[in-house]
Amino acid sequence: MHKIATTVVDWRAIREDFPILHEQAHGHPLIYFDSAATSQKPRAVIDALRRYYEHENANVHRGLHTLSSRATEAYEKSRQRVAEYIGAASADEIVFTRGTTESINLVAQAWGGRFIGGGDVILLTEMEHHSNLVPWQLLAERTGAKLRFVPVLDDGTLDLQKLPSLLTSEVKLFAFTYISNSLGTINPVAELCAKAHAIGALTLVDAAQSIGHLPLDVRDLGCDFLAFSGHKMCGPTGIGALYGRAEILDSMPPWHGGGEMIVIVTLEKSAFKKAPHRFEAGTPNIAGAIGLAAAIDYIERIGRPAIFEHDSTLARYAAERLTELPGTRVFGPNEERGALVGFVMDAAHPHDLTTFADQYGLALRGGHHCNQPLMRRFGVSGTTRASFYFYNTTEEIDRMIEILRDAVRFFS
Ligand code: 7TS
Repeated sequence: MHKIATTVVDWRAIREDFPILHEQAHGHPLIYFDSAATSQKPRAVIDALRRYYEHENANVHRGLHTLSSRATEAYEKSRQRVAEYIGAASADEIVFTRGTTESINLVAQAWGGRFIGGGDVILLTEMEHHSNLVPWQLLAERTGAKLRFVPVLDDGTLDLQKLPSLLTSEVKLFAFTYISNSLGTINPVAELCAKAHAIGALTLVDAAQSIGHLPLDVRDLGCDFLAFSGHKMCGPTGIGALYGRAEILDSMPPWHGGGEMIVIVTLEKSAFKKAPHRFEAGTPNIAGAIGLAAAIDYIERIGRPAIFEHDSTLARYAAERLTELPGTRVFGPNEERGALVGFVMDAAHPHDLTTFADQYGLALRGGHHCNQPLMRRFGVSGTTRASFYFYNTTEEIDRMIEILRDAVRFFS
């Protein structure tokens, strides 16, 4: 399904690009297995932020002075860089947002507010993060639209046999995640988009867990919207993007009003800029956008095919080794999985397990991972999750297994 890596990468040398990996926790070397929540940042990104504040900082699109031109140029260059990174036709298809959550809320409010009414259906899946669920619940409450859900099978994949009965002519949008943040499932995005388009529905892809992990091209996927966060792909927090196909963004009204997004304002009325500026009211996260472009440069130097191979190999290895531990249930598909593994152990509650692991420097995440309906579907209140990135190693996974073995002994 994904291209095989052709370059040989020195993964150990890459660890040295991440200053935080030298930290200790409770006197132990840090093992950071929480990159699905947020990734760590390489020096190249930290330096880009510093360079911006030391040499370019000014507000964008406003001043005619040198620094303002520098800042505007760097900000707009970053938009172009994001467009190239995801294969968009133009930088005008990229709206900077605070992240995935804000991108999805933008679509739900601006597009949904104009095009969704009573009787329409938004199709989602049972594995959506709350940020691709709650905005649609709010829209449904406002408009009388209905929500439908593609069920999840026991192996953590979508029940695609149910799709024909769910994807009917009332469906106006099919919004789904590329990779599940709790199961690691990689959904067949291009196939789902094609099926939605066949009945005239638009598609929104939540790329939060895929954007930094695999090659991704919006035109190959055939999606209409794509949402992601910079902080899960080596970028700073507080910056992300919404991709929207040009004619769709052009058809959408603004959602936030304020400076930067207008052409002319009278006391009574305003005329708005074109997309994407129409959707970026107020001073944007300029440094964040510049940091995000630096993250893209950094990731592309390594290569996304190599990163995908590395991360999914780690995840499969971890899933396999976890089955050695007594009373352990691993979630998600066996063959192909994204860079994470969720599990529960009879020995201890995910919160206790995570607290135990932290005593040994191991950063896991325990809880519902903003996937409460999915947890309910699997009959658990939460899971423990280990999530990986290209700076992690198999030795770290071996150490995790030792620590979890100790946890079984401790709690029993
Ligand atoms: N969608 C998915 C699939 C996610 O995994 C997340 C964050 C979001 C949306 C929201 O992204 P944000 O940057 O707007 O917050 N997921 C997680 C997680 O799994 N643990 O912490 C955050």
